[in-house]
Order: sequence, then C-alpha cells, then structure tokens
Amino acid sequence: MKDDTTPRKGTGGETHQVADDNHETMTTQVGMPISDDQNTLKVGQRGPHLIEDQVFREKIFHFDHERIPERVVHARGYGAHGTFELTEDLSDITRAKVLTEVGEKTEVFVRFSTVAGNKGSADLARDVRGFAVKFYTKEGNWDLVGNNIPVFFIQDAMKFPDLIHAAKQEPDRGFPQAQTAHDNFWDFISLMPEAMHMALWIMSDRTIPRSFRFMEGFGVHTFRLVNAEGKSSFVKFHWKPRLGMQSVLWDEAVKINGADPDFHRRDLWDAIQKGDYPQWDLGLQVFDEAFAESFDFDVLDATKLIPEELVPVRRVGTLTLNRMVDNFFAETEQVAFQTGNIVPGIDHSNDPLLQGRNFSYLDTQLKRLGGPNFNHIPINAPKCPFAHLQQDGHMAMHNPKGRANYEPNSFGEGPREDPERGFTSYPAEEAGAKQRVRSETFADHYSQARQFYLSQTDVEKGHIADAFVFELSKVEHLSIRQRMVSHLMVVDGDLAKTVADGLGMADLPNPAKPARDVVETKASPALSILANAPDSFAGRKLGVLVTDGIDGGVFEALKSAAKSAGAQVTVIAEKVGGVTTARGKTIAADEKLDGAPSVLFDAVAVLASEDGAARLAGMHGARNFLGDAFAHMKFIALTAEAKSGFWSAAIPDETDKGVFVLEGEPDDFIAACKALRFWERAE
Ligand code: HDE
Repeated sequence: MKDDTTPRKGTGGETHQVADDNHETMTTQVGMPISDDQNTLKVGQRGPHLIEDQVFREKIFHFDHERIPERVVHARGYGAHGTFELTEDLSDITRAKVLTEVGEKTEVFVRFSTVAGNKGSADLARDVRGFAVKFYTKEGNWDLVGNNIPVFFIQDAMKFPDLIHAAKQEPDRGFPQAQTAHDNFWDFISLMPEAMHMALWIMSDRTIPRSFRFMEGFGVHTFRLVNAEGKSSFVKFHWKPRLGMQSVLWDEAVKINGADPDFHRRDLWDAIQKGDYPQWDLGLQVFDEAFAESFDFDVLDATKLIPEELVPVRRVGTLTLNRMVDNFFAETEQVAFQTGNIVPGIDHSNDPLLQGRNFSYLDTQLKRLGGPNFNHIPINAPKCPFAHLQQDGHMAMHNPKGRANYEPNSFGEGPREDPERGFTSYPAEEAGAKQRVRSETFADHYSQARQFYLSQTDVEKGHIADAFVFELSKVEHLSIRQRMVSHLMVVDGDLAKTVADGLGMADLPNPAKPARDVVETKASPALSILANAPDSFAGRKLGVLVTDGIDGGVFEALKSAAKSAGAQVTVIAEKVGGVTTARGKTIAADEKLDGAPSVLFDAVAVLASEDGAARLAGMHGARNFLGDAFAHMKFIALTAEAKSGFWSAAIPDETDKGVFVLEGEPDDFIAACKALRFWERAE
C-alpha cells in the first residue's frame, strides 16, 4: 500500500493527512469541507466541548446508527455477484424468459449463510447453510431462497418461530450460540417426529461443508412452472456444484473455528479474487400432478424429497460467481430476499411452509431495513425497467412523476397493467372446509429418514452416529436423550444402538410409535457426499510447510504440479518472512506456522531439510500440523529428510499409503489428492 502524503503533526502531536491533488477534500454529509477531522471543538486547549460542533455531532450521530437489526435467522452470511447462463430452452414447461432464452446471461446475487448463529458467529458451526439466489431477470427479480439441504425440519409455517427459538441460544442464559448441541433444540426436535428426516441430514456431513463452493443447493419446496399455454408442471430446483461436494470432519470444524472463524468467507473471497470462479449447474426435477400422486409421500410436504433415481435432475444452466461485493453492508447485509419474488412462468405451490414464507420475508424486511422502500436500495432494485404508483415512505428514492399518481386516470399518464406479459397465477381449483389441520398425507415421518441413512457410505454413517452422540452428550436431560434414541430406533436399529452406546445408555428405550408404518425404500446414492466424490483436486487447497535448506527445485515442482491440477497453494514457514533454500534463494511464506494449522488445507506437504526436520520435530505446532493432517485422513507428502527426521516424532505409522515421499516429480501425490481424503486410514 502506498501513501504519498506527508502527514502534518498537530499541536498535540496527532497526525493530520491533508487533501492534495491526489486526495479529495473530506466534507460533511451536505458537502461542507472539513478542516480538522482529529479534534472536537473546545473552549481552550483542554475543554469543555462545545455542543455547536456540527462536524462532530454529525459524525458521531451517524456512527451511533450504523447497525441495523441482524436477520432473525441466517444472520451470518456472505454474498457474491455472478451470472446465470441458460443452456436449455424450457419453453415447453415455462414462459419465464430466464428459463427460455438460451445463452442469455442473467445477473445474479447469491448469499450463503448459516441459520442459527448470530452475525458474528463462526463459519464452521454445524448448521444448515442458506443458499439464496436473486436473479435480476428481464421480467423482474426472481429469488430462489434455498438451503444446502433439500428438506426442512417442519411441515407448517406455524412452527417456525418455535423451531428457531429452540435452536438459537437459550433465552435465560444467552448461550450456546450457533449450535444445536443443547437441551432446548433436542427437546423440541424429539417432540416433533416430522423433524426426523431433517435430523438425519443435519447430523450428516452436509452441515459442515468445507466451503460454500463445495455445497449443493436446493429450492426445497415444490414449485410450479407454467408455460405460455397455461399448462402447469411441478418442479424442484437444485444447484449442483461443478467442483463436487466436500465436507470437513467434526474435529476439523472445531479447530477451524478457532484458527479462522471466517474460513468460508475467506475461501469465497480468495477463490473469486484469484479468478477461480465457482460454478453450479441449475438442475430441475420436473413432474406433473398425476405423477406426484404416485409417490408414497406428499410433494407439498417440505420434509420429503424426491429421490433423483425416481425423477432425474435435468441440468439446464450454469451459475458462475465472479465478483465480490464492493461493500459488505450495502450489498450482503442489505440484500432482501423474498420467496414472493417470482416472475411470470414460475408459481407457488400450496406447500404450507412456502405459503408462510411468502408472508414472512416481506414482513421481516420492514423491520430490518426500516421502511417499505427497501427495494430502492441498489442491491434489491430490479435491473429491468419498472414502473408503479407506490410513493413516499421512509427514504423514498423513486416517486411517480407527473400529476396522476393513481390509475385509471384520464390524463394519459402513468404505467398500465399488461394482461399478456403480466404475471397470472395458475388457476388451480381449490375447495374445502376452513380448518386448522395437517394433511394425513404428511404423516410418514421416518421412511425417508431411513432411506437417507441407508444411502450413506460406512464412513458417513459413522459420522452421523458420532454427531448424534456429540450433540446428545451436551443435552443435560436424560429423558430428552432417551426420546431421541427412541426415534432413531424407528429409523435404524444399528444407528440407535451405536448412539445409545456412545451415550453410555444402559438400556435402549422403547421405540417411538410412528403414525404411519415405515415404508422400505431403495437406497438413493445421490444422497451421499462420498459416493459422489469429485475425483479432482481442482479448487482445493494444498498447505506446504517449508524449512530453511530445502531443495528449491522440489518446492517448485510441487507447486507447479498442484497449480496445474487447479489447486491453490499456501506456503507456511516458522516465520512469515519465509525460508532460504539450499542454494540461497528465498521462498516467501504466506502464513506463519501457528496461523495456518493443517485443518485449513485439503492436503499438506512438509518440505524440510535434515536440520529443518529436526527443528520441526521439536515444535509442538509443527507436530500438530502433521498429526492433525494424519488424523483427518489427508494425503501427505514429505521430503525424505522430513520423513526420517520429523515424521516419526509426529506419527507412529510407517506404512500408511496416504503418505508420499517426494522423490522427483510429485505426480503420484497430486494424483492421489484427487480422492480428497484417504479414508482407508480409518479402517
Ligand atoms: Fe427462511 N427466513 N424461513 N427458510 N430463509 C429468512 O428472511 C422463514 C425456510 C432461508 O441470505 C428470513 O430476510 C419462515 C426454508 C434463507 O438473506 C425470514 C420459514 C428455507 C434465508 C425467514 C422459513 C429457508 C432465510 C430472515 C418457515 C429453505 C436467508 C431474514 C415457514 C428453502 C436469506 C430474511 C438471506 C431467511 C422466514 C423456512 C431459507 C424471517 C417463516 C424452508 C436462505 O423471513
């Protein structure tokens, strides 16, 4: 960073940087030039302060009002801009231009988030991730406000406040934040059999993603698509990450939260700044009402998914994130997503959760953004022409021009409705008695929970059991633990036994009594992360720990091989100034060792000279670097010196096939890294 001004010292020795040809003059909000931004106006040298000081009053007034209420859920989030390019014309099923004009690039803004944590919480909390996409289409904004899990906890919007109250910090003590490992959450869940499917998902690795770039996204609800002839189809929306899916281990998540609480933010920022733009394909599962009737479950029930093996996902376009925001507050904080933002050709279904959301998202913006004109904020404004007769209100930036601010009018002024282009609701026939009920077709709460569990690999099943044991061990009330295990007994007997054993439960409780018998369904491999492993090192991170005295050639070869595979390389050394190779060349470090533990990387290498290896062996941080990488099933590369002088100090195992000694080209190691983790180590 270059600063070409010579500061002036004030009377108290304070620094004054003064405007010049390169630096504009600082002013108040209304443009009055400011002569001194360091000192308040006082009587004499040592005060008192004068209340007439309009410069100070304006500055501190604005500062005092900088915060807006954080989102009641999804408070912690991170956004980026990009484009959506359609690759398949869907005019047979919808008239939405964004889904029919092949090759058209629609601008988008995406905000990823955690659900339960407050705004300042850590990124690697075990939690559902929000995946909200605002498409600035030619026919208005379409917001697909989804999650990284295809189902939800509850079936009816009436229960949403209870769910969130139970999940967030307990009201008397104000903790725990950003975690579901506490009594209130599991008390509520264990009293809500409808949450069982979601309970399995949140205890799976889906809730500890390695990065936003490696997550799937889902619209969750069944929506309608309506074509130009007025024919309706049902649809489920999916986002499929081009880089494949990847999660961390729980022990890594816990450590990442300490090492870098902004891990997911930094990951997205770094990737986009480096031009390594993350991409997702938009996938659709399309089916008609008659087909929907053939399922064992109700497509309006958001606790159910449609297995991809039953209705394949059709990839119709690609989302690319290619630009970070200029200002976090203006864009990421002020963006207002609404499920009500749909465009002609896309319509709601009667999913009782979606119907409730349509009310809630508009309502919440009023609280958060302070008035009815939040769509005047650039991040929320459409990028297509718009015209309406709404006026006034707090902070109104667009008001009707001319005399007539009503319609119809006889002055020939103002916008008019358009029966052809305008949005029309699908004229579904609806009838029935007014009543507060839950449809009986929503009553099977366990079959898909079981299907999800049985669709996981053994490693993933182990992680699910571990997660239940971890979370329920934090629950103080034995009765709540027992109630949860009684549900798990209906889901899968082995899972229930493993969890009960992990909890040190002497006897298994009686199984819960399902309202509907469990239907045995075929496993759905699409539900597993590991069964769909990407087989590529692209987009991943290699951490290379280096010492003085190494062969610079080995370092360069490793770096260039990793980069050719599309991975990012971070150089770590004892001191951030870097190291000197055997031939006297300096290798600059990106990180100091204790600032870059191996949990931050997907694979690691230790390039040490003989002396360097001995030095590392004596360092606690270095031994942890290697020990954790080993325990987290990562592929590891070592120089021969590091293997003989350092490895045994950290790891007792000499025969591990996930460890590579670098002799010549590092091709075998880089090729192995495509598998991301060496799961065999666990066996
Ligand atoms: Fe949300 N949700 N939600 N939600 N939701 C909000 O809106 C709500 C639900 C989701 O990055 C709030 O602007 C209700 C399902 C995301 O800004 C609020 C119900 C899904 C985001 C709200 C649900 C979501 C929100 C809080 C049950 C996945 C973050 C601030 C009926 C399909 C958007 C805000 C962003 C945010 C209400 C359930 C996803 C209060 C009432 C199901 C990704 O309006």
